[in-house]
Amino acid sequence: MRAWMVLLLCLAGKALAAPEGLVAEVDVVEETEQEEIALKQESPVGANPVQVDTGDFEDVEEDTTKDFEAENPCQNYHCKRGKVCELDEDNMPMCVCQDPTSCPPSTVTFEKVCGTDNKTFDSACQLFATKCALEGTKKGHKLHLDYIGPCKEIPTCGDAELTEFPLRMRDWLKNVLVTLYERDSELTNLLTEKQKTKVRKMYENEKRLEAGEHSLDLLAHDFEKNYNMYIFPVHWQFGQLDQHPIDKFLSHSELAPLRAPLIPMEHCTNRFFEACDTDSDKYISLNEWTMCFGIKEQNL
Ligand SMILES: *[C@@H]1O[C@H](CO)[C@@H](O)[C@H](O)[C@H]1NC(C)=O
Ligand SMILES: [Ca+2]
Ligand SMILES: [Ca+2]
Repeated sequence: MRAWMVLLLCLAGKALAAPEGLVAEVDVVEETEQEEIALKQESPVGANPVQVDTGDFEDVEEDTTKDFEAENPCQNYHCKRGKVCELDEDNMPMCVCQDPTSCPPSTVTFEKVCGTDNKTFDSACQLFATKCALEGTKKGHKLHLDYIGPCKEIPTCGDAELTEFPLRMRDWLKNVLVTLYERDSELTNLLTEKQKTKVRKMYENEKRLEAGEHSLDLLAHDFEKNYNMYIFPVHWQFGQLDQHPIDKFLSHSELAPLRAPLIPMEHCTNRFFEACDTDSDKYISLNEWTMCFGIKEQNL
């Protein structure tokens, strides 16, 4: 559980320091067409404080906004991941598949990514360039980024472990919020005033369980005793992810910023989120999300 905390805080720090963080590109798995249309219409959101900038998870088509003052027509021409801008014979910018060998080599292990084909790619850039080269093929269609880090054996998640997962995740979400609150200053507005007021109450509560390793019994007991402290963190995380579009439903791609870094550390991640989708419509509604975490309040 410590690993979660470290990773997420590390990402939070990165999002602040450099919006184009390392773990920025996670592909969309099984995007529905409707969703893709919705994504195209959405403008990218700002940096997500806890995960990474969710805008980077979008599978948007190249947009054609150009800066006419730019000398090079490609300079401000945006291509989707896996593609780069080149000029055609009329000197017009166009997006072409990136040569995988032009991707900068990874310098640290967690720049590597595991594809849904269970093959390790040196970087997300490599994966998307490879996917682009396979465009139009079934293999290309099926290739997505599964999780951050090299492919590894992910143990199957047992029933008992599955029930432990929300206990630890709830506690962790609460700690993430408290940590963001502690770090918040005039300069880094990670939380809105309204959110700060809610977290302040948790922060000032002496009965709050401090961050650290706790037994499952203690976590379960604390949830019962201090239930109210867990409501907001669960809602807050949902709101962080529900951005494309904001509709109280999480698509696979909206969930990706949380899922992709978590899978290699927490082998119950996939099973947990699959189980959350109780009506199996491939979306996690706010109702399903809160139920998953044992929260009864649907409205905040
Ligand atoms: C995926 O690849 C890893 C590393 O090569 C291997 O250990 C693991 O068993 C593979 N998983 C599956 C489901 O094939
Ligand atoms: Ca949504
Ligand atoms: Ca659902």
